Amino acid sequence: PQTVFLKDYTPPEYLIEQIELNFDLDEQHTLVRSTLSLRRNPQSQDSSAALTLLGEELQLVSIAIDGRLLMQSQYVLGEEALVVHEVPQDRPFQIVIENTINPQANTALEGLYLSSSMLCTQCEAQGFRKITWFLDRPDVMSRFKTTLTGDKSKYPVLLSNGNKVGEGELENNRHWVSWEDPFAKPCYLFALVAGQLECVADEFVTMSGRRIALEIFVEKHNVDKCDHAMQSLKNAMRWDEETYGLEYDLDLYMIVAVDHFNMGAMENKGLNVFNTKFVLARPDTATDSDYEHIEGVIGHEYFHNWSGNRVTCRDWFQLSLKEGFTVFRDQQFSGDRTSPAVKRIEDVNALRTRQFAEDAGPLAHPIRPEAYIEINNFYTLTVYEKGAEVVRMLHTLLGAAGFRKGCDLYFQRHDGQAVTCEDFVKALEDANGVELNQFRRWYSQAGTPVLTVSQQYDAEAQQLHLTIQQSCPPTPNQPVKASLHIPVKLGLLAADGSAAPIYCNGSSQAEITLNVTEAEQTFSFAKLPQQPVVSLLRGFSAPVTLKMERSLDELAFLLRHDSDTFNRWEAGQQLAVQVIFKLIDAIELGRPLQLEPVIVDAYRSVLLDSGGDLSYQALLLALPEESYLSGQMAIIDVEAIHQAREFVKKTLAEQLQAEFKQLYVQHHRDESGSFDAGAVGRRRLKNACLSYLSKLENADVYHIAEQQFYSARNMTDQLAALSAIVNSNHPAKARSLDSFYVQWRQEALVIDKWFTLQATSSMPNTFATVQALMKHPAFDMKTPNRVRSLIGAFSQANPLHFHAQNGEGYRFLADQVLALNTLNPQIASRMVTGLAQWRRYDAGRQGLMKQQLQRIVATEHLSKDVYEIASKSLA
Ligand code: DPP
Ligand code: ZN
Repeated sequence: PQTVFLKDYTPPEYLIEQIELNFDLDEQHTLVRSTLSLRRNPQSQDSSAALTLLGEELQLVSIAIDGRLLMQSQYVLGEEALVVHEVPQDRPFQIVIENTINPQANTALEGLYLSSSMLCTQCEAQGFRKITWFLDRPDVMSRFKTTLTGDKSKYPVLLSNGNKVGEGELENNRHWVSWEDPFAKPCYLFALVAGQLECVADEFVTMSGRRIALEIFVEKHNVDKCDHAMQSLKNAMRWDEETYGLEYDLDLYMIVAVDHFNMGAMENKGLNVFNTKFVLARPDTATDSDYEHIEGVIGHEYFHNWSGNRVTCRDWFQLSLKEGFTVFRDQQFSGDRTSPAVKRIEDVNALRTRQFAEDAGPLAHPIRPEAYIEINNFYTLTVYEKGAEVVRMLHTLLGAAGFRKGCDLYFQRHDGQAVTCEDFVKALEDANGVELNQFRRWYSQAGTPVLTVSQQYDAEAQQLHLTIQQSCPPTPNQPVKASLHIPVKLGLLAADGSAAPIYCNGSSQAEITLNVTEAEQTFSFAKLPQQPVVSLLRGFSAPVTLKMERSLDELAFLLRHDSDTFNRWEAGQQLAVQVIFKLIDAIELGRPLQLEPVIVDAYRSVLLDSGGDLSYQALLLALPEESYLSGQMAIIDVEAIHQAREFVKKTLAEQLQAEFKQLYVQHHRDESGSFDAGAVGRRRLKNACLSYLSKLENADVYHIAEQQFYSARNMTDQLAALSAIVNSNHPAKARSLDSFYVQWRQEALVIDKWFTLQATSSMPNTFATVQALMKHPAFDMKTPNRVRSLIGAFSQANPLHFHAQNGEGYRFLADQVLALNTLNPQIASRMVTGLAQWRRYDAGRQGLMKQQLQRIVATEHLSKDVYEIASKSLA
């Protein structure tokens, strides 16, 4: 397969000003007629008279230029392109192509496909070429007019981008609808939907007083699960006006929820298509975190209307331009809607456990990659989450007002254009009169930088000297790294826990941002009569690993007193990390395990002091995840990590039993599950306590869990109780699982949870359960959500069993990857990543994982998607 390089970018040879699309819809035989208004691009250097249009898996019916049908000698039809030998060079011309496609056979879910009985599309990144031949690249922007024709009973609802401009009836129970999108857009933002859908409607009045119709389309049985999505959409529209001054531009905003979807959702202009998972919610079917994710994703896709659609990407290497920025925007939005402290911790936790692993492995790449074989493989945690961190650092460096000024200039300067990450940084620079040359390296350098910090206190001079060294480990094709510009937020704490003033340029401040730019730098702070405790990298001000010697007591002090909510949580995490690693050492040496009293005291204080935000308190009680701990180990010892962490959890439960129980009882209510901060916090804290208590394996706790499971009136509580039951030796385990299944068999998204819960269980026999579930009638390889809920969950969220020493987990995963390879390459390649980190394990496991990767690479008819991930993992 071919590699595409950023350095080879050239402007398109032709422009397509307008496209008129006609679809005659049918499950197996859809006829597409596409009328393209083309002209040569004056900016193109190329002088050939040929036109290359991209298209895959299409059946050509006819092609005509300016009304004349082309003969076979006038074009070449290849697997991936249609080349017309000669087209007019000196004037605009028109091409009409007719082709057919088979949506039912499309299990890859790219282009036009069938989901349940509904026809829908996914065009990002390169799905449009599976609909018709086109200049399928984001820098070709066209005005779209689309007419859909279909059977009235099967497809009563016919949707596409923009505004509805006509409709009518035809013979044989057929009808048509025409749509026109006034905004030129790249074809990856095209969408159509046809099906038997119900519409939930509302309205939003914009800041300039325009009335926007809001419509959410779902299958009939889901009409009662749209309220939260609709409210989230209105919240997002208001928030973008207030925070960025950005107003919606069309008169209509539509969202369609589909069961079969590779991604979370898609920001098609005026017609978002969503995975049902990120739309549907009712208190009894969706958990609090589902509610949060829905609001976040609805916001994300809405925010794309500016950061992505009005200003789009020049080429796919610039993906982070729209994704990193939009993730940053949705993170800000969610933080403002719920709790900024909690949201920040959740985001950093996800970044550190998952993106850091990607950045440290064979698939590491900069947020603006330089090469790809299959662009779908670059919708990564790095492009999205690290990309958002890079935008966040810009926000930190420029301040909220400066950042806003820069964004205003960016949108104003580039409205209607397809641009680059460089254009974004330039706009921020120009608006603020600063230069960000060194900062730009974040776009081109991969790997997680390491900051190593040492401190020296000079009592006589009353000075503190902080020395910060930065380094960054080698990553594929980047053995040596240049120094980055890293903003490091700092606070100092006096012995009583209060803020010690930081003297800097003559004035004193409670917090400052250090600009770390060199390989080694020393920062000095004066007028400190006593040695302060340093609180560094507040708010996780940069996506780096911080190395700094800390005693357990110092961490316990910070956990109690740090005014920075992130660093307070972080102190607790690092305290637990140190304690757990001492236990891992003991396990590896065969010594008896003992829990450090300091962590018991620290947790007791947390249990006794709510401080008001119960969600935050629950986070303070959460031990670092196994995957985070793995990231800190040179050779990952899955069993020791699990055993040590379980030991801490169980011992804390034993020693703080009364406190956990008391909190549980205090916050346990039988509530229907409204999504308000108070109720969410209560549930979160109470269920954290239940999770600890369930480690006690006693009849009393079994009873509490079962009671909560059967009486719960909201999914958060029901699922938390079931999880406590499934991850223990609870006598009613099988009965509870069965009863849950029977209760929710009609709700696909709830059944996904049922699969995941079993696939991620740490109890023995989980692998056998997973194999049995593969044969369960509700399992389906063609439904991405279901595949992720079982195969994805087992291989990516159950380290203990997936990494079984005999290699059964690896063999199983490779079997599934090969089965998925032909059905759905995008999903297949996502599953391969479970094997990518093979170098991090002991020799035995390395060999077994490698063997499966080699088996995958050696398979015939491997998709580009799977080939790229598997071969790069081995490299
Ligand atoms: N739909 C995906 C997202 O919004 C790709 N654009 O991130
Ligand atoms: Zn996005």
